[in-house]
Amino acid sequence: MTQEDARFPKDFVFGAATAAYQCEGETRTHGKGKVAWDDYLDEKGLFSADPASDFYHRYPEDLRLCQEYGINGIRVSIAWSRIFPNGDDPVPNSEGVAFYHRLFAECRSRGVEPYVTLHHFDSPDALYREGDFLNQHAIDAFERYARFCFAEYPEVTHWFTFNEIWAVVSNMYIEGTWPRGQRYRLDLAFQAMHNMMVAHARAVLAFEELGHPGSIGVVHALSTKYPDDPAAAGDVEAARIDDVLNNQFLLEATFDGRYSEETLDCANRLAALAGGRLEFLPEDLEQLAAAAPHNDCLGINYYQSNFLKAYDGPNDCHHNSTGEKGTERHALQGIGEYVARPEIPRTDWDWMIYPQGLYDLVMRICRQWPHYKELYVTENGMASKDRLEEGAVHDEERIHYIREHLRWALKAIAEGAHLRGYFVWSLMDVFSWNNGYNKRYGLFYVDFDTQERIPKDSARWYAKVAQERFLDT
Ligand code: BGP
Repeated sequence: MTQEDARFPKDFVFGAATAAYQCEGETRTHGKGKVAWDDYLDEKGLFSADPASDFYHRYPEDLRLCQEYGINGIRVSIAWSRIFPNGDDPVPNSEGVAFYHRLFAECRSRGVEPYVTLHHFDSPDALYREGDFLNQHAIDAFERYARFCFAEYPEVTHWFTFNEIWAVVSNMYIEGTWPRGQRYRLDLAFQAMHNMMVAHARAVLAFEELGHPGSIGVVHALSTKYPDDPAAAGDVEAARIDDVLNNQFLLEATFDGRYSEETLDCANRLAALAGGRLEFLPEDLEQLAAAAPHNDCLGINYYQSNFLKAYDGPNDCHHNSTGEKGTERHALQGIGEYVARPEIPRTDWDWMIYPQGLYDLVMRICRQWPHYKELYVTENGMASKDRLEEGAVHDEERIHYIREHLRWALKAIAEGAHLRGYFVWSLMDVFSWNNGYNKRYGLFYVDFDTQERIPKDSARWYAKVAQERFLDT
């Protein structure tokens, strides 16, 4: 890489990401309604999302740290049930509404641009109980909530509708690792993905119709899929099908506003294998098509890639939620199985560390949808069991992880990709959905007893990159 190629564009956003449920705390107070996670975590009794990183009270300190460390963009999400406690109440919760005004004002005063997501895994419990996005009511309620937020918060100019529709459906309907999770229901997974994309489209159309300034898009969790053996037809087919499920289905709905024949064939076949069928209403497809050209930006959350082998056996998934390496298993009937590669390192949670996958993914999007001009890496980061030693956290591995992903991002930019920014997951240590607090990603270490923030080595390193707009080698 030449000196010039190691330089970031002058308006590149050096961001960090958070999500309401994972950092705010005050999950059932100040008028906030319940989300499905509340009861689920209570029942499990393993960990609570209260007070998590206490962002509800400590956001001024976190934004001060952003400013101090050159982080000029922050991803935050609005907790839907802080605004509408049951998802669709006649009157919003004024305390919740006011909280986000204070938060956005603090962002402005610190020169940190807020990138705001409307739904980050936290559907209000009342809607969840009705079937979440498998029920039309959630779609209608989401549009209403989105319209409310657009009108209420003109100070926000970067909006994302959903965070990781794929993660929602894979955890709820395939792996069964989230509240009231079901397993191996690919029919429900595709149906919910479609319905959430319809809700997204309706929010995009509302944004457009109301003439709000700024940009709107969606954040997708994307992973590049490779055949384990590129010469084996079965492995190639497994990678193709898994790509449709994880990436192509959602990307087509977003960019094209329709599904290709290949995608529909695959979705219908997998739904039938799971014993169900998909229903796409004509008006849904009209809304997808109408909204597609009005997507201004795309957020890409990239953590890992997958190598696949052909697989004939029964469904067999096991999620590593303990950090005990080698315990993850993912094999789906009709698709394939994920395999480890000895030459590719993995985190303690078995997430494959493959920075080139980010480049391959971004370039694939640029090739398939060349008109798309505003891409962000909205999440990327590495979990580890960080330890505070004599007031410091030496997280060399995380620095290496971020550096290598930024290097491949720069290569994509040099080759014409319109990547406008990068957000480290996460700004500070936060609550992790299936893992609680032993899976840390933050640039800032949080002592969960005292809520003290301590900059890790990665925070100092990232600050230098942001300040110099240059990637050291
Ligand atoms: C993404 C989510 C984040 C975050 C991250 C790490 O999928 O958008 O909310 O949690 O993954 O996941 P985990 O905490 O399960 O390791």
